[in-house]
Amino acid sequence: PAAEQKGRTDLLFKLMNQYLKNDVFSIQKSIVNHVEYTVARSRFKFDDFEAYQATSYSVRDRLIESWNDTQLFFKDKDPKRIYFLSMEFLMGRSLLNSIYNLGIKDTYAEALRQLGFDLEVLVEQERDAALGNGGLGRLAACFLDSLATLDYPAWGYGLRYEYGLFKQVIKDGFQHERPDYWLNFGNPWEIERVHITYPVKFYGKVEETMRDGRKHFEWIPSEMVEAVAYDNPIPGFDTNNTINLRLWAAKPSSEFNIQSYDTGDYVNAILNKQHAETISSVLYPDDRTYQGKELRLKQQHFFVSASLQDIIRRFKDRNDNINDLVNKVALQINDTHPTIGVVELMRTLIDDEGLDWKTAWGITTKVFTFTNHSVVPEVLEKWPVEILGNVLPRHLQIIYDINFLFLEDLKKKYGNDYDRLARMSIIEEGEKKSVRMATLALVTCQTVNGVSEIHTDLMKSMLFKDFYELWPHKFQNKTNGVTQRRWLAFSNPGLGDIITKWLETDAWMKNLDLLSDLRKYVDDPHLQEEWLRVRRQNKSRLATYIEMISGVKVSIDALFDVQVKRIHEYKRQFLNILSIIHRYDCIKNISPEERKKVVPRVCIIGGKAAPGYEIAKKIIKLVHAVGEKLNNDPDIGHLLKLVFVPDYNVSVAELVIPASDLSQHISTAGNEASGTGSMKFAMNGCLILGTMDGANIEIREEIGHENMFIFGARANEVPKLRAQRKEFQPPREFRRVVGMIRNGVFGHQEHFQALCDTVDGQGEDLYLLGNDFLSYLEAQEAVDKAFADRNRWAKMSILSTAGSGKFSSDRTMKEYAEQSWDIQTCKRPL
Ligand code: GL7
Repeated sequence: PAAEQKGRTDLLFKLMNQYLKNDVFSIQKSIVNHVEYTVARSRFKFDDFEAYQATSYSVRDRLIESWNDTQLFFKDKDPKRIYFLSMEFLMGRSLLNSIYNLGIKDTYAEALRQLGFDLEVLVEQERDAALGNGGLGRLAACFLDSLATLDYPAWGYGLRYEYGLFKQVIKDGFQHERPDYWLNFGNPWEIERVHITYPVKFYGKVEETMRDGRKHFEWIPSEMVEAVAYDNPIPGFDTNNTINLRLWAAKPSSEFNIQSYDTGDYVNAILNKQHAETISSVLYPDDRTYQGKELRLKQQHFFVSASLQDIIRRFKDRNDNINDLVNKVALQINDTHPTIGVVELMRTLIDDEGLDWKTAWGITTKVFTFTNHSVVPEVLEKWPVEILGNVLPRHLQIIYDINFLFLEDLKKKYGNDYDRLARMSIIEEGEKKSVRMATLALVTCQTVNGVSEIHTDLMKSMLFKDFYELWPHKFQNKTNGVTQRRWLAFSNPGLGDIITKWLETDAWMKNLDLLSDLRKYVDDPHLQEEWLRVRRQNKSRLATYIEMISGVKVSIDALFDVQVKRIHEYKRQFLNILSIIHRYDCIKNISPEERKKVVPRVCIIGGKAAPGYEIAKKIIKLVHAVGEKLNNDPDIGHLLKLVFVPDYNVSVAELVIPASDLSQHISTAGNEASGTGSMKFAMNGCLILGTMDGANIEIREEIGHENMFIFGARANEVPKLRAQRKEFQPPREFRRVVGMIRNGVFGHQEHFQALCDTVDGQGEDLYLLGNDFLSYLEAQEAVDKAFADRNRWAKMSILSTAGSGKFSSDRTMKEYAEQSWDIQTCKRPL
């Protein structure tokens, strides 16, 4: 047997060194093999989609090698790991990103070319993985890219929704939602782990017994669902590390409720079990609002419970003492959505591991950290006690206990200041008692952070003021960032090449601060020429796309003015439309001579409205109505166009952002926690028209106020302006354009009255469109003036890119690693 064993080991070693090769022929061989054996098509006849599938599987093979070795390496070193828990990961497409990150893009392109395929065409075959709503979900995706690239021992955990964010279809200018069944044609980027499953419990009752002289609580659930792991390898750039995003799908539990089969109703017993799968079936499409639906709570508990079981299992593989958890595990809660996990960990430590409350509390409060992503209190999640107690009865008990002890402590400090106690309580009293999830997170997490400086300041001074006074040391700022790999290097390779050429290095792809060296050459006419040339090429690509989707022909000499993001009143797409109407009105009323001086613009608006958000849907309709009018007005011609880009998603963003001259981030100050789109645009040399809100403020600091167009009320003025609304008389220009809509200049009057009501007449104009209108128009004029001067614009554009080094998610991740998670890098050698 010893000899046999040695023979086997030798063989395995020999086999282990048979890694896939990355020369053109080896890649072709692996693609064609996948055509034949995975896709099951003939290698002599396969189409673009099949070629995409086979190519993806061949890339996946390479990812798996790197990922297996990374996981083995992590296992061996057993460092403290960071587990990033998020309900949303807005990944977009994977093919191009993977081969770029693995450093094999050119070889793949050549391999495919020789086989008669165009990589660029194949890339377009991939469906976006849209498991997120917008900024919050995309941020999580950027973070994973940075964590992998920086060699942190990290895992992402989330839900494998069968339906991602709905597809937006426009009919007669109205948004319709279509299900995004993105898994329809299979998903080559995931690996199903049939053996990695955990039971997740729901409902039922709690029984109290005595165990070892101590009270013991036993949760007897009445529903059990199985969580099955799906792994998604996330390769880092220019490193051998590939980390994991583990997403959970719900499957009926095989063990539970066996007796129901014995009642004779075999078929119904099975049908009832199928309900389990609904837990992971659909992503809730509302961003920033919650509806308190039971299914949503079940989703939250489902994914954190499975994740925690998985994390503890992995911990126990290498550690005997549960107290060491704090040295091996950091758990990041992305917004309040995974907060129930805090309670689930307490429950596990006490009920399953047998720890006493104090020890369990000591561990729990050290491992969790929390990021808040919103500015206004209304959007903070609250769960009605009734729902929570029904779905998770043991958890509600624990929450009450946490709250009791917390309030006892508060009383020692604040005595009978009952107002304060009521404000700070985890339980909100009132008609409908509810659990404040953000408060629960604040009480239990080691640190809490905001996502831009102004947001963190607002958290301290308004949103969580009481808690800041109590625990100032818990509060941190982590300004958001985006990955420059996907958002600059890969989606704008032309500009990337120029940057590399002038900096004489491509090291900016891992150290974005290097971009500041571009400042040295900003006046060089060669750089300016090259810069503008690439930007024109990008615009031409977008112009073709616009014509394809809307039939509208646009001139690439015009200024491309873009606002793409979710549709929200606070983001003020309506303000943008009003200024477009104003521009239209002005052009109509000037002489042909004066028209020659007008700077031509193509206004592009895109974004989805939450399905139940009526006003947002009217805004979309208005864009279409106004576009219809002015795109067909012969007086206007190429001077002004307005197009709506439907179904805005990650892939559309990759096309639009590199082609934009100007981008708008014009939320009412004090409303946008950070914004990350702005960072992508700035990096790509697009100028920003914005308010002093969210990350705009820091972008302005970095890029220079002279290279941005800033307008509008400041956050500290907003409350006062709101209070004075009753006496406020909007300017004449504002009344005129709103009047044009009301009077039917753009048709469809009946749809727009309610929208106009939000900003004039009886309306409150909560978002101060009327207040900011004139200063917005002034900023728009400054934009025209700058654009008319080609050199000046080129310079501003280069300086935008040069100033965006701070906004890499690499920087953000390093800050979290050092200041919140206390983790070290763990780099796999080749
Ligand atoms: C958001 C914020 O609104 C946005 O400003 C921020 O950039 C993003 C990431 O931190 O988080 N909060 C939120 O609920 N959504 C966001 O995009 C949906």
